[in-house]
Amino acid sequence: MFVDRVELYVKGGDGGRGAATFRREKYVPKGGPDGGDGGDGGSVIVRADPNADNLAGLTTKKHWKAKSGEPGQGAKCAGKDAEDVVLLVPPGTIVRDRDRGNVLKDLVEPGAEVVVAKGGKGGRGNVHFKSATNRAPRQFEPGEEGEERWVSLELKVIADAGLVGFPNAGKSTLLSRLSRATPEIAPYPFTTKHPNLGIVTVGDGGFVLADLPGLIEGAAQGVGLGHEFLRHVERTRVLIHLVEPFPSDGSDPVHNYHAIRKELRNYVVPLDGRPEVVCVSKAELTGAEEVRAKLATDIGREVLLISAVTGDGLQLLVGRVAQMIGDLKRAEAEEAARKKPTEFPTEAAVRTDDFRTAPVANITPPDGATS
Ligand SMILES: Nc1nc2c(ncn2[C@@H]2O[C@H](COP(=O)(O)OP(=O)(O)OP(=O)(O)O)[C@@H](O)[C@H]2O)c(=O)[nH]1
Ligand SMILES: [Mg+2]
Repeated sequence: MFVDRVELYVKGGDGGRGAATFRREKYVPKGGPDGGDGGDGGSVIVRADPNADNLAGLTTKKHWKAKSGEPGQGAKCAGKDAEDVVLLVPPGTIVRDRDRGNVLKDLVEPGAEVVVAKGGKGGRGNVHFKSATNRAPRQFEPGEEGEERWVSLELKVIADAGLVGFPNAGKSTLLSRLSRATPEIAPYPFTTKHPNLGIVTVGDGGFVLADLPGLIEGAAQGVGLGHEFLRHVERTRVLIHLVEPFPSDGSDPVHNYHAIRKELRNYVVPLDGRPEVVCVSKAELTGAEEVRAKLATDIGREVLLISAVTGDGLQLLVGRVAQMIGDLKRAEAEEAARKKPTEFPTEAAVRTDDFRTAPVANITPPDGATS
């Protein structure tokens, strides 16, 4: 089962009550206050974990509550803090406050986390309330209440490259051929209903490839599950646009290419500006090359011809995509470096260099030092 949206009720544990106790010792008839503080309540945390691949694990239980902190004890003993409850979700999960709608955090990086319901702080024990006028205070604080709310989690897949195209073009077959992913493949449209991710190895590195559900005309207006499908294209860097050479409905592949481009363009967040590699699939079928040539002429761009069955053209395709991703990542890194001033300007290094390279003749010796 693949689930990409869930709503959960979360509650942090209450803080433990502070204690109001007095020291009792032999020969000390009136021991002072010694009530310790209550422990802190546990928090509920949502964390991105690369091993989680969708939100299905969070559908069986809707309420997540952390435990309360333990109450304080006599002899200034603090109550134990309660443990946090950590919910693991795949990277790419957007965490929102359900009722206010605001984003609490977009968990992009593996390991990123957000506290969705903070546990209450433990109350102070009576030891803190002693004063000159009140040497035997009975006051203590109850613990703070833990936060509670409803949160909604939405997974928007993050991938380096995404496969787009009409249903039945061969997207899932291509993913299964290029990675170890095992998506469902069938000779009819709309086989894929949710994204599948795979890792394509290239040399020492690789990239994450997403097989996405097939798009149809009107997807950008929400036809079928258009929006549901298109939103998963939002966070892919490069598009691999797969064009079926012989659609079973007899439609024209060139027309179909433009139809998909139109849907990408008309989506809420225009997606047609993404770098795109265009491929005609099913290369081994007679006439596929003619379709490729016709499309290339029409769009005035390179169109590759590939076959997930024979493997033809796949090396070239993977090379192109890897190079595009590499270029984009480099550009992103440069951009990030430009925005962020270097923490330690290389000033110190420059000075050392200047000193070392300063011509010796310029150093004026102290008076009398030359003779
Ligand atoms: N001859 C040939 N058939 C292919 C090739 N790649 C895929 N197919 C066939 O095309 C059909 C559709 O393949 P899928 O991979 O399920 O297509 P898809 O684009 O993922 O389809 P949806 O998930 O419905 O959008 C299947 O019958 C595949 O066996 C290929 O390279 N050559
Ligand atoms: Mg598919």
